[in-house]
Amino acid sequence: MHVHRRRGWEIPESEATPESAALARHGLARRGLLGAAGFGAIAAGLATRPAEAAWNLFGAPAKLQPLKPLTAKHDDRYVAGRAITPEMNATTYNNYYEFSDSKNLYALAQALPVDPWSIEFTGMVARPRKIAFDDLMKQMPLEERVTRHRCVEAWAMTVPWIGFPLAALVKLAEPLGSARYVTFTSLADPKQMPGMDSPFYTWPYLEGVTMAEAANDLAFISVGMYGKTLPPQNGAPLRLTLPWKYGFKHAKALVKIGFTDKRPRSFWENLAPSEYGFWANVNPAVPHPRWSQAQERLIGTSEVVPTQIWNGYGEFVASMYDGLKKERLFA
Ligand SMILES: Nc1nc2c(c(=O)[nH]1)N[C@H]1C(S)=C(S)[C@@H](COP(=O)(O)O)O[C@H]1N2
Ligand SMILES: [Mo]
Repeated sequence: MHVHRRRGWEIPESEATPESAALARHGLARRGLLGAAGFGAIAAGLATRPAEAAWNLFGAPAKLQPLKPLTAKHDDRYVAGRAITPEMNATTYNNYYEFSDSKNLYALAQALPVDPWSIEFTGMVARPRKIAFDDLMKQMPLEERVTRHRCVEAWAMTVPWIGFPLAALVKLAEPLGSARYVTFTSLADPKQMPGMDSPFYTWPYLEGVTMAEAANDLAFISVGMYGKTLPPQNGAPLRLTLPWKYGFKHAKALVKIGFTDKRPRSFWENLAPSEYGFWANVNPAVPHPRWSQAQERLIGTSEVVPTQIWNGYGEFVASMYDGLKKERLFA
């Protein structure tokens, strides 16, 4: 991730997909669109792929799923301090392994049915139940927040999200007092998600946070972006957004919110425990085993900027970790 060769017509994907490169190190063969040779080249950071290649791989771009306008009062407690990433970039440069381990998966994701949708509250809750997404939307306090998104692959975006505090969802779920963690499970439907036929992943995509983290006001559930409902490639109809943590924590297309007293083992932790842990808080001083985290590329621009500890949100979140210095907080 330290290679910054890029020209205007190239998509930043040309610089590798390091999360999936963990597989190469595990000696696992890879099939799929690129084939093993293409993957090797990309993992080595050698491949350059013009934007048009995405169209060639998938044919003509799919008809985009229609999105509904969605607006909410702007919350100005969280100042992005950066230009908003152009919508085109934020909605065509994605990580969503259920569809593909290429960043150019937006066309593949268009067919995903996201309406109607329901979410299950499971585990240590007063009443395990299912709630329709539409009913949830009637009860949640919507707001717009512009926050920075930092992927562990050292790229970043600034996105105007629409959604509600995770705390509001937790309250609705009525967790028991004995619950210590909240888990987030993504949809796993191989009929809709072509990336799932890849043999080495342990689906469904799962993530988790502590109850204290879930209660922090910065923890957010996004249901929209750029004044509209979420596009499928960004996690429609609802996804987690934790701006102080690396992006892999932000599970998409949530179907289950669980409560447990045992620390959950997440999708990436299962795959490469030496690289991806539970806490995954952003810290420029703690390199990933295979690359530096000191800087980040701002998608949609040619800028590379220094990374900030807690992704710059320390005043809101750092105190939660005061008693946890022995934990591996930054991986
Ligand atoms: N279900 C699911 N959620 C996921 C992922 C994924 O592959 N599957 N990728 C994660 C990673 S690594 C990142 S950086 C963000 C990317 O979100 P974006 O595509 O909306 O920018 O989604 C996260 N959520
Ligand atoms: Mo990521």
